[in-house]
Amino acid sequence: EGVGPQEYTAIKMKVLEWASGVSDDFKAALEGLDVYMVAATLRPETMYGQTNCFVGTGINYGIYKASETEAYLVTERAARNMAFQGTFDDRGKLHKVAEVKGADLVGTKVNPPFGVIPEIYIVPMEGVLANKGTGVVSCVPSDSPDDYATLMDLRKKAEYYKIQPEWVANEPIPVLNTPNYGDVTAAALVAKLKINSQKDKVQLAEAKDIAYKEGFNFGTMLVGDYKGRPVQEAKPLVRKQLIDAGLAFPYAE
Ligand code: A2H
Repeated sequence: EGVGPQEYTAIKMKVLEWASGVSDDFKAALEGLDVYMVAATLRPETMYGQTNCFVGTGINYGIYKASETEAYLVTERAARNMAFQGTFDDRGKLHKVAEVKGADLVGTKVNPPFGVIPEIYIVPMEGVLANKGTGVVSCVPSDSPDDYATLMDLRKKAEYYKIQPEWVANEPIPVLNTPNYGDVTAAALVAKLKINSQKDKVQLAEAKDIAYKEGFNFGTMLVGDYKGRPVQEAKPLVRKQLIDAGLAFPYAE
């Protein structure tokens, strides 16, 4: 990976309803706490277009107290980093209240900060890495080719992935325009590079690179308070809005 630390924006998605896979003991352990699934992103300006949230089905997650009233669902590795970065009230310490497997989270309903769609479902993604970010990945199919390709797979093989078809959005939500690829950059690139599935890793790496550079260098916002402004300007401003609203916090690793 790269040199030096990566600065992410950690996005807090409030859990609205747990999937049927979680146990009663699990829910009892969380009584009185607002639980947030926390996703690490490099593209905070795209959060308007969240349609789902990804977990790895084989990844183990913990729920860690952030304050008397809030708890965050992330990998233990991420929680440790957060503890040392001063994210939790009890600085430097971990207070784990429960554990859960990614597979049992599939179907959980959360509220994505700044999302045009207010309630979205947790679904599986094959490439989620346990040792990057929080192990929770926000799904923005308009601007992330990986996310777009994963949703194509989920729609085609709902049963195989153990999801309900209605949990997956049918269309991306346009967030920003790029002169070369239009209002849904990821979809245009997936078509152009003939990507069929989340397993097409070589083409996806290329698509991801192009989407990131085109969006950052030439993109114009289509939604939000910075509509009409260049992505380059909007990116830090949307990040600050999310953080000031208590819906996100800085996370580095
Ligand atoms: B990005 P880098 Cl719209 N496993 O957020 C796999 N992927 C992960 C992850 C994990 N454990 N944790 C974070 N990520 C994803 C939005 C987005 C992202 C858009 C476009 C591109 C993009 C919505 N998904 O990433 O390896 C997250 O997806 C491509 C640059 O640290 C995070 O930002 O460079 C990105 O990978 C971090 O990737």
